[in-house]
Amino acid sequence: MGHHFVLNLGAVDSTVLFAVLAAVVLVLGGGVAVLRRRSHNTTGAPQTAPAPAPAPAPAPAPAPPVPVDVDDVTSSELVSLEQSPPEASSLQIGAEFESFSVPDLQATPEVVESPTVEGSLRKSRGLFSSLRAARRLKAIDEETWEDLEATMLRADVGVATTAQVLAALKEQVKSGAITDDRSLFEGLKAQLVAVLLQTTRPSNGELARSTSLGAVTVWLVVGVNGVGKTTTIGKLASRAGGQGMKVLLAAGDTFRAAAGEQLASWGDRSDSDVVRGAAGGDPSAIIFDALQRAKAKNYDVVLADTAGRLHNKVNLVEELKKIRRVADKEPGEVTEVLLVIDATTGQNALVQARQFTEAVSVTGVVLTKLDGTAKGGVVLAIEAELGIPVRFIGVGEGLHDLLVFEPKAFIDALVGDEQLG
Ligand SMILES: Nc1nc2c(ncn2[C@@H]2O[C@H](COP(=O)(O)OP(=O)(O)OP(=O)(O)O)[C@@H](O)[C@H]2O)c(=O)[nH]1
Ligand SMILES: [Mg+2]
Repeated sequence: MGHHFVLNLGAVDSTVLFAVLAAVVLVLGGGVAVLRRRSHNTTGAPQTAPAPAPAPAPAPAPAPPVPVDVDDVTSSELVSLEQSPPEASSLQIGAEFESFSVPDLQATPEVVESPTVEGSLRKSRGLFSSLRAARRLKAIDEETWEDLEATMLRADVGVATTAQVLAALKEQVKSGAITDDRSLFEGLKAQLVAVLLQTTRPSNGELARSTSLGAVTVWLVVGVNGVGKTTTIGKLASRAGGQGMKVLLAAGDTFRAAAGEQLASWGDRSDSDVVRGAAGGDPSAIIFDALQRAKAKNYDVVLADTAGRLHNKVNLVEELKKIRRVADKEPGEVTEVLLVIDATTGQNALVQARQFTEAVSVTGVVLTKLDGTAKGGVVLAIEAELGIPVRFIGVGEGLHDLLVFEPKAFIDALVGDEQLG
């Protein structure tokens, strides 16, 4: 017997039907009332009346405001995005509206557990897990390709890379190399890893250091505002310090009055020294000072922060070029220019990346905020369309929430493990 319940209205007496309907209305009304009461009194006595439907998820607490400048093109995009970490607190500096956020040290003690790429890609992997579940044990047909394409695009893999990967997989189905859903997902992973392996990256994942005698290594960090440059500098400084390097931070973002304060705070947390200048001053002069100090006091690396304003793109480009020139002058040697990209901006990230690569030759990307976004596939779009290797991924706001990017581990975590699907 099947589990089908059919109500034959013709056979039911109309008064009985009326009574049944009235009872349903009463029960539903009661249920809604219970839900209302529950939402106001979560600690009250247990309710006995059955709820007609699962209680809706509680509305998320209002996110703290993302620090933005209203006149900035990119920040206005950022406001609409889902990020805004709950534990961030905003510090107001001076009487201006300038603000920045650093995690509240008292409220959030430094996370002891090391983050994992699997944990950080939870949301992105959710897309592929759903697809796996939907296609499980089903034959590969036109719907399979449509679903796969939709999933890849939703994960922000990008149109070109998605088309290329799908074409390769279809070929493999034709040749008999892929026969079922299981081999399809294995094939997908292999194709995605292959895309990432086309880009060259240092095998040990480390940032390059100058090999010239007496030179000061400079790592320049660039990117539009709010993407996580300063936070990433704190994380990289902590990492380099942990490897025994003596690190000096240069507060090259003089656009914002609070930027130097924020970098100083990361200097404290990562146990690094900081060179700062006056707000509105010449960033190149600060980089120059940092180089002199680094040379005199035997620092191994200068990590330079920069401003990320785009409302006057020409000036930004010129300023970045100048900073790079100065940082590359003796005793400095720029060995890395890291472009920080916010993963939550998805395909917009590519447009930004192109603008920055025009200005300074970028040696690597740090993709931040991968935690809490389903757009993890943007890694593939960045690498395939720009040819720039993603070197690190930012997976949280803490000092240690930075992982070396490893193609295979990343794709395994993104597409998921066979057993999970
Ligand atoms: N969840 C999460 N938040 C991050 C990550 N990286 C940075 N953030 C947060 O992003 C916000 C902006 O970070 P900043 O480091 O100030 O960004 P910025 O690029 O220096 O910004 P400007 O100096 O204004 O150009 C802060 O609230 C950070 O805590 C990350 O990997 N994950
Ligand atoms: Mg900053």
